[in-house]
Amino acid sequence: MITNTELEHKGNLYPSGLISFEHDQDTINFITKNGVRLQITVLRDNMLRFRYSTNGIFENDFSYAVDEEHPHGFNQLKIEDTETHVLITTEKFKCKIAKDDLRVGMYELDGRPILEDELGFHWEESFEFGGNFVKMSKTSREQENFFGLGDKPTNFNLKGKRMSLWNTDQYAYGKDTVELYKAVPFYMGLHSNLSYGIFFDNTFKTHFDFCHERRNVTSFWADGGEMNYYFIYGPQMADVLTTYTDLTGKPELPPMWALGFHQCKWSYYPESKVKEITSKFRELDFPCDAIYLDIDYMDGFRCFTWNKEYFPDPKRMVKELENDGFKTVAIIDPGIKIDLNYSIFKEGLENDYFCRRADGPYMRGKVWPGECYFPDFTNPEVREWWSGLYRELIGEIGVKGVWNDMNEPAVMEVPGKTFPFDVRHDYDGHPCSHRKAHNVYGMQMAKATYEGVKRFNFPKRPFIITRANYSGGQRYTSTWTGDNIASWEHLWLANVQIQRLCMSGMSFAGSDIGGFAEQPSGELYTRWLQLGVFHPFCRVHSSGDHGEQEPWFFGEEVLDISRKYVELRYQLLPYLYTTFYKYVAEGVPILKPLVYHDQEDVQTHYRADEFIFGNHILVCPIQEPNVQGRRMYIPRGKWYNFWNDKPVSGGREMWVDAPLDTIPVFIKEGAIIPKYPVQQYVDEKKLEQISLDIYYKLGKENSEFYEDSHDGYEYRQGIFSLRTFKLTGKTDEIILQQHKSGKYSAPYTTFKLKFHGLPFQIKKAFFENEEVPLKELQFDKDENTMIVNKDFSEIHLVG
Ligand code: MIG
Repeated sequence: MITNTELEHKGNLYPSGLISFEHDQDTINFITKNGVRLQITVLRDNMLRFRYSTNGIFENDFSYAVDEEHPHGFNQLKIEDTETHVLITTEKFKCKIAKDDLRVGMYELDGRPILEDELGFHWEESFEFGGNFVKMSKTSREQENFFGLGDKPTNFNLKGKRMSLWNTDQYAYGKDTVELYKAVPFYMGLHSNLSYGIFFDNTFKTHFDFCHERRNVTSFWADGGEMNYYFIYGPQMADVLTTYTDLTGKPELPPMWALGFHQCKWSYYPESKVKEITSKFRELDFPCDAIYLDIDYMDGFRCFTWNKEYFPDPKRMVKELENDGFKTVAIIDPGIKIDLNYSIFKEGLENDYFCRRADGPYMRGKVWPGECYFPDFTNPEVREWWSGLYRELIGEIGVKGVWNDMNEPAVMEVPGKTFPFDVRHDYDGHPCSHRKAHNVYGMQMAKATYEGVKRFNFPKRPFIITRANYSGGQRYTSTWTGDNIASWEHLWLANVQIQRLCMSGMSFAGSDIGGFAEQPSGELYTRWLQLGVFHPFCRVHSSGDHGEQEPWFFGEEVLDISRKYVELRYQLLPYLYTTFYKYVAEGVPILKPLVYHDQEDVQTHYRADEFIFGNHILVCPIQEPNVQGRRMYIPRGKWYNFWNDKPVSGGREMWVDAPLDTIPVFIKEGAIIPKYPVQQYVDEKKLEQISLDIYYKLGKENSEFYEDSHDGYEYRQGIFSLRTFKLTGKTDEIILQQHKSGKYSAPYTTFKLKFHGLPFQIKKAFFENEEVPLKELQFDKDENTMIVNKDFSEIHLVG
């Protein structure tokens, strides 16, 4: 019924020759003899949008993914009309449309091909569903590699893979599971050091084939809707990804506590158990910012209710937890129990907020509460209602974050594990079936949740985490990779999946550290946590069926090593926060896979173990038991081993020692890394001094340090501080220059500078060209540290 092979199908139809074309200031419309229309819009110098209609009639132009605020408005269209082609030229590249068959090619300004249609647009009519299966195939070039596509649990480089996007609850998924929780129909291609992106903004089930069916062809197609895609040109991956993230939007800054360590379990209850866990963290001096309540906190799994036996006074409990430095995050699922004594169910029913089957009855399905109806989150009125439901949970009880689960949507004990195709959705005024709305259902639930939590937590920032999502959903929520397994393979997968999400515009992501299903050994737990502290979202979670997963469960050694790493995360919070700021402001991914970091180096194209955390910290997890180290690739340039300051030159593989208490970490030369003191939770202490770890480089390097009040919205009024450091190293001299913008004034007045890798002994110090005695700076020549005023503008240290 659904043809998964775009090539061989006899029913494929194609555009015919061009009759004419017309254009306004940014859009060109092509009309062909058989009625196909192609509309190309130039959104930017490096981004074109393509829409095809097979009969001249376009659908309403509506997208959940595209950020309304994305920069657009192009007005310098350059078109040439030749005998065989129409040519569009921007500052960055050329697009050629063939007049005889409408095939499209994209070229560098010097003529080198970037991406060319193979069959190009074609389609197959579907009498059964109405509409078309819309298809596109492109020629793939020699040595081309592919990256992106959200949370797929497969090799980082997608070459040779075929994947489809249909949000699915996949308990204990495995390597190469084809459909997972999220649909991010965006990928990047890279060949000849040229990178481009394709964003296929189609919410039906979509398919991507990266040279799997045919060695030199890439194709993508959808089970309905329009062929509607964006071509984004680099040539750097960074240009492609930041443009995609501009188009589909960036999140707000999370509250800083959301970047701390989080502890979760299915489930901590009753209240005494929750308190036992949180007290233990404090007792053991193990930093932690958030504790999660999974489904058992509710009354019979009814959303927005509490089990009063387990949690007699949630408001008091939440307050007490907060006084102890813990934020409470509570789960909310989409299914609403069919129960006429349950006010939320009644409200939903009275207002007709639940999804219906094609013939009228409500969509009924079993989830945790038993038989449920499901709000239609694609209806703005329903979202508004849903946001309002958070009044008590957030506004009165004081829960600080919400965890949306099961929103693929998941349904138990039915074929397909989700809604049937015929279920109706509003789709923001474009009524459709579940075939079209399925992949955005979770995203729209998360959006409604985000709006509610934001409203009732204001002026503090909201924290949302969702399992299902669609492109653009990063504007509202963080995410995790769902029900993984406590196995070494899943540790490998977690590394790949989080890097992939970062390459797909969804940087705020983490895995269930230690594994959700089954139980990790102490060693696996340790290795996973060592990786997890370098993930944007850092949470231990597990299913209670399989035993305990708190850091103290595995004995003293694991506890101590785990604490060391969580402490390191807390020390690195200002660095991570700065990195997050770059993501929010510019769409720069929080983790940078090596290929993103250095695409010119072909060694990186098939690498996935190593990644760069932020801009300057290279990390490589240990993914095997019983090892004392591993071989890893060090990217080009010079790096310092974080653990012993030994310099290494990259562009090669090398052995790195990593006994159980060590994960390979390297710092890029020239980096300046801001560090906080260890705290048990964010803002536990008033900061009296910040450390700057300075890694010598012969040459220049820039670093940034962003700060604000860690929560609230004042940063949007300019109450932030952004410091740019310029380091210049010479053989016997190091110069630090600082430029500061923003109006935030941190509570501390000094930085403690610590120098690493200096090839000379500091003998003299000059501040803004005036010599200052080293004693005044409390210079410690063994440690190579000194204390300086945080607002210095230039420091020269001379050997
Ligand atoms: O059917 O809420 O992925 O994190 O603990 C299982 C119980 C439902 C699945 C989530 C998991 C969560 C669990 N949920």
